[in-house]
Amino acid sequence: MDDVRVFVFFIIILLLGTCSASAPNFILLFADDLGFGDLGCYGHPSSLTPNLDRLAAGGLRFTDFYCTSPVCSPSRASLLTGRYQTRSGIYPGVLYPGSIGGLPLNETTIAEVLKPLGYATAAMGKWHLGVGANGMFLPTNQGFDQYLGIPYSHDMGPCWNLTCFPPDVKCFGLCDLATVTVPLVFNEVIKQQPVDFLDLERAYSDFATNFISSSAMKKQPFFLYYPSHHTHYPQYAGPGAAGRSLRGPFGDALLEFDNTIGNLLATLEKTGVINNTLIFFTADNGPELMRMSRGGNAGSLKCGKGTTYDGGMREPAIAYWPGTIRPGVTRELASTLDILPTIVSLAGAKLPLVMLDGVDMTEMLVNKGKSKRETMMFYPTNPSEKYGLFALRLGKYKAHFYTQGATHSATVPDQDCPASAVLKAHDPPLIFDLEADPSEHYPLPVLKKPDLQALLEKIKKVKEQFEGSMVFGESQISKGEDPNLEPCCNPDCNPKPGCCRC
Ligand code: CSN
Ligand code: MG
Repeated sequence: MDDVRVFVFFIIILLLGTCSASAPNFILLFADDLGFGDLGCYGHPSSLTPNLDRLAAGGLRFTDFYCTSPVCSPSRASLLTGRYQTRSGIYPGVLYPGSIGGLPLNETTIAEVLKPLGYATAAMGKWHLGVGANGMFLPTNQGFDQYLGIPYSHDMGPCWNLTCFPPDVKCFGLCDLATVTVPLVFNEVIKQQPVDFLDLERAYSDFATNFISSSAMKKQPFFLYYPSHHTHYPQYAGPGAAGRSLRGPFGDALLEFDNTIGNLLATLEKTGVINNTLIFFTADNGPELMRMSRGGNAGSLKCGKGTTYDGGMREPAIAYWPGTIRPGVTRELASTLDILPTIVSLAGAKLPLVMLDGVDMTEMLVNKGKSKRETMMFYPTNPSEKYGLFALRLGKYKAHFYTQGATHSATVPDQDCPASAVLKAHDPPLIFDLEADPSEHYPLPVLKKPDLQALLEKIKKVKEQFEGSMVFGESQISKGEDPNLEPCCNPDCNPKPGCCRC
């Protein structure tokens, strides 16, 4: 009898041990302004992305993965909260260095759902969800224990300290000259201003290595969020990648990001946690197509950044977890909205008690299962209750109620992409079959084909139902800007912004 008790006791200890050891780690990689066609593993002929290609070859690569906005801040708000940006108020457009608003502190981020389970959490890279008075919107106030990075886009400040290849060639454009230089922030403190962009990737690799190693040593599960400022404009790379791709500054920037991913993988292997870590990669919005071949590439998709065509919002995505996710390709519909619910499910955390727009992808990831997502909604960069959805995807169909070009998509030959393609309403909506016509070139003859009437009715119903459930949060970006809020390492200096140097 005693033997049996001892045996049962040990079994229980063993089970407890494996449970706590198996709380998975999460690494979320987010590229900036990266198109559907930009990675080697998505068919780009001259991009060099060996590490991302390795993740794709050993993991699950998505063909039908969407972010929620064709610009940056709203897309990030959705990624971290599992909710459309209209709910959290991160619209219209993007946040600026002096923005008064930011991601509301009562929104629940992925980091905040993991904290109660004892996760170590860190963010490094481009935040772009607000700084605010006394850094109130920085990552350390949104569930992250640590943060190292630049708080917004690197064109939001003078970018004369960037160089391209060869090293004495200045990068294209001067960026925002009337703004403070871009700072490097550690937690809530400015560590360097202007940030040394050419050394930034090394700083990120060191930060990630320390974070992963110390968490692994403590056997503490961790969440690392790495939204890179690469491959946003102005594209450049540090000494490890400048001039080493076949694709000019964009290719160099992408290669430098890929190198950092390689360093992350090496650290995960060295610390022995790679088989207990889900790595998820995707991007915030489609390629910037306003500087000809200097920008990204949407591949077979129409237009890019700033538009609600697929080029603006359909993104490369890869889920990698050796031993748990089998290698392959999935054509299931999925979104950045689904990452929070998936992490919640895999970690055994609690869903935030708010209206969520994401669905759990676990079955898709670990069992090659079907997606629970049937629709994807497309809001423009300036969503409003007056216009509502610009487009929606239902199964393989996409319906456009409004179309509009954008400055950020200005230099592709397709005349629907630039800002000169003014806002146009479509009634009945333009409907495309994205399987037969992924480039959204040939609208279906809705009025001529009676069998399409049922589809049209269904689309209208889905739109009505969704819009009925949408409560617009107060716009955080309309709160405007205060130049005094621009981060300055020397707050009382004069005259600004030039004196903010440390
Ligand atoms: S974004 O890029 O932040 O990646 O969306 O750097 O929409 O006016 C977008 N914009 C500056 C930008 C301005 C950016 C805008
Ligand atoms: Mg972006």
